[in-house]
Amino acid sequence: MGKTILILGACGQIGTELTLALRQLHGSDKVIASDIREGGTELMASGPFEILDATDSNALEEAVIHYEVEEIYLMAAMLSATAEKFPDRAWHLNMSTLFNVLRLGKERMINKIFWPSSIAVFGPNTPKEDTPQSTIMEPSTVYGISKQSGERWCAYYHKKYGVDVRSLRYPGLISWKTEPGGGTTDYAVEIFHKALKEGQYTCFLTEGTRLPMMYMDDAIRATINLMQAPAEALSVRSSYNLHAMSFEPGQLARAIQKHLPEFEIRYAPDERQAIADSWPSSIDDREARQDWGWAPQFNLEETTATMLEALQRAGN
Ligand code: VAH
Repeated sequence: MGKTILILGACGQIGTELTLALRQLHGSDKVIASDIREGGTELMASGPFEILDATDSNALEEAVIHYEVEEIYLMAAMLSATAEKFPDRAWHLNMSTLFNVLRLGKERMINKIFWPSSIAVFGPNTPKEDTPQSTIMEPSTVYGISKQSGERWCAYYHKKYGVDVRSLRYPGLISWKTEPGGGTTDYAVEIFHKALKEGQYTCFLTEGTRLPMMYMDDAIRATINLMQAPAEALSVRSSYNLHAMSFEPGQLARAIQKHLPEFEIRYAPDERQAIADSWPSSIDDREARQDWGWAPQFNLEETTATMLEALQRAGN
């Protein structure tokens, strides 16, 4: 089979689209998708799949040897809102999987790792606008603490053991191929499904909650560009800031109403409002732009049009 790529958490929101994109780039048989349960029809039909629990170090090592894996994308994680309900399970999942994969890098069983971080690493006293790469980081969520700790471990394994691990601080991601996965930014996905199916949506954040967001195609392209960049070009080995756009639920609703004039939105903030309030409103990603040429392609209007067209085409 020759050297392959292993995706852990391939059935999640990012994992699904990352798997399909990597298969297009490298060939289906070169990309092994894995998760604790099977994924959607398109993903399962697109190439080799394995049920694999990334917290199980032995099972992971067996898969790496069996498939001659040389790169791992670790996309398995418990996201912000769900992690607040199950803090112990979230910490175990998010950290044990990272340690399992970093060990394989340290032992040179694999030679490149991607691990996702998030704007959740920032906290209430982080500068909210144009948040810099290096700044105050006191995350107030279990998910954010796990991502901040994970970033430090990635930088440590790179410096101490020469592990080529690369990471991005994803903003809220918007996509149509998979259901949202327990995050605080899920409203920006749910709203499209509800607008088409019911003509209305009750948003769990307030109208003016401005957050950094990105269309999934941009996030996938950033991930692949980072992984293809020459190692010597990378000045950041914790996790790169990454920015495309910022918007509020009210702005997103108005963008949708340009296509669906009858669409109505209501606001009923819940426990996720406190999480969103602890995060930045916009991100300074100059290091990503300078080191490996990052540039977003989707703004709010393009994202809205693309989401509605894709969901209508998919029969939603
Ligand atoms: C979440 N979608 O809401 C994730 C993301 C920046 C937010 O990390 O938890």
